[in-house]
Amino acid sequence: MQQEIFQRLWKEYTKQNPSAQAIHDLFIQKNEQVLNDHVAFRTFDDKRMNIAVLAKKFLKAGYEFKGEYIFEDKHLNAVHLEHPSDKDAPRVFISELIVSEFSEEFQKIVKKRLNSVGNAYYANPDLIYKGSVWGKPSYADYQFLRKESEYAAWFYVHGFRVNHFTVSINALQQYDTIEKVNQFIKDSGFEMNKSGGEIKGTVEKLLQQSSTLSEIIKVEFAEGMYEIPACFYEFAIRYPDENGTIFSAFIAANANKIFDSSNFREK
Ligand code: OOG
Ligand code: NI
Repeated sequence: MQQEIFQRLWKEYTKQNPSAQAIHDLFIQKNEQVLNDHVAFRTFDDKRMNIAVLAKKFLKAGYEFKGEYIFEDKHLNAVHLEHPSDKDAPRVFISELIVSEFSEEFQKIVKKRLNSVGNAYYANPDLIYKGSVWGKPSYADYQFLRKESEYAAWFYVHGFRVNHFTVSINALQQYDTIEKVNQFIKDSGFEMNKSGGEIKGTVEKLLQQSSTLSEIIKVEFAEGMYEIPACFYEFAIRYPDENGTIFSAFIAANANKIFDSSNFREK
């Protein structure tokens, strides 16, 4: 059941972001096994679509809530879920924006968009695959939201979808360090997110991560076509603690910089 969920999410993700498929295929060409460490979703804390709503699909598939994280400066809450028995099932990271902590104008734009469709859209059990359910976005509103939250602007346009899959470096043979993976990705012509340094985290903290910069895609706005960042691809390596248990959670300081992979930029 979980396999079907991730196959469908992968299809939506790579359809919109062919660079993720290209990177995946580069590893396959090197005879590597690509396992997913985790995927991540974004949403707003509105009760029609908050973390609890997006988590339902995974709880139903046997997942359990494991970790909770707070990002004060980005005004986000987050959780991660794990599957207790299927060791190949990716972790699921879900964050939500605390909308009430933003300006009145910001909240007005968000509410207008969320209220533009009926509650039935949000009650759909397949919401996690739906992307934007709101029709054409406004480029003016997108740019306005960005000034207060890059995360909000991203979600306003892209909606319900996985914003990244994550290659588990632990499952690779040849590319067995994050440095080797990063070099391979850069040599293949992809740009890395350098926010907070190319490598987030340390061996001592038991988790190191890096990511590409989001692919720039053409989106149809009410005002016309504009190029904006969509989704990125992440690479993660986990280390055992002194008891030999592999670290399985997330680290807020790392995550804080991973979010920046999809920040607006010109091509
Ligand atoms: C999630 C960022 C956090 C990680 O691995 O720490 C994250 C996001 O960009 O939505 O994925
Ligand atoms: Ni991640």
